[in-house]
Amino acid sequence: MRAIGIGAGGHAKVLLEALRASGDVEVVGLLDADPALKGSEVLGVRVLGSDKLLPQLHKDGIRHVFMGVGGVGDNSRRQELFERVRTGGFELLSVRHPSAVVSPSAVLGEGTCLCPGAIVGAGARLGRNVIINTGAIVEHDCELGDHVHIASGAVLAGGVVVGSGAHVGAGASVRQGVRIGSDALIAMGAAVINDVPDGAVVAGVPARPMHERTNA
Ligand code: JB2
Repeated sequence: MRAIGIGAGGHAKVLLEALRASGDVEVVGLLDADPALKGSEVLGVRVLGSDKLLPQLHKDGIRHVFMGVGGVGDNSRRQELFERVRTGGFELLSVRHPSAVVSPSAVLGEGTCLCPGAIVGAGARLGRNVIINTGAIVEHDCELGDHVHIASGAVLAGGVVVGSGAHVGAGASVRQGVRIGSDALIAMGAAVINDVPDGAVVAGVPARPMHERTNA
């Protein structure tokens, strides 16, 4: 299968390696919003230009895209891009590094990205365009909405619910059964023991509300 990658930064590099390790996808190029990157290469894959090339690539028979734009703390760009590529007639490719461990009873949505060493437990349900980053653990019966990012090394204990667009920062831990609202931001290293409202920002051990968004 031939595919194109959106973004040519750090996350795209991680996904390129995961795709190579898992086999059956030929990446024909990357698209990036930064014109200065046109013609450069990431791990030997050329940046062809911007997202304006998507309609032509569709005409050329490309139907699969992977979401190489990650981001820290704000998933709105990934959400916009997801909608753009779906409207353009592409399917968002799910990427799973071979070292990720996924329960056979877990349900994964379109475009799920499982980075090296990610673990998804029994009965977990993940929405579309979700990132489970390197070494993160999503325990049994968790429910994650669309566009959620669980950053590297974060741990969701059993039955945690994460609303769409929320970000759980690197190394954060979330107590079993806690509900995290849509677009909430959990700062790196936080220990979340209470429910978090939609759009809230929490940090610390135990996690408490912050007034300003932070670089999670
Ligand atoms: O709308 C877009 C767009 N917006 C930003 N379309 C396309 N095609 N590309 C876009 N970009 C590009 O994504 C930027 O121009 C930039 O080249 C790239 C993002 O690269 P960066 O390395 O800044 O971030 P990242 O998203 O690859 O990685 C972040 O998130 C990961 C999950 C980093 O902070 C990593 O450390 C983190 N692991």
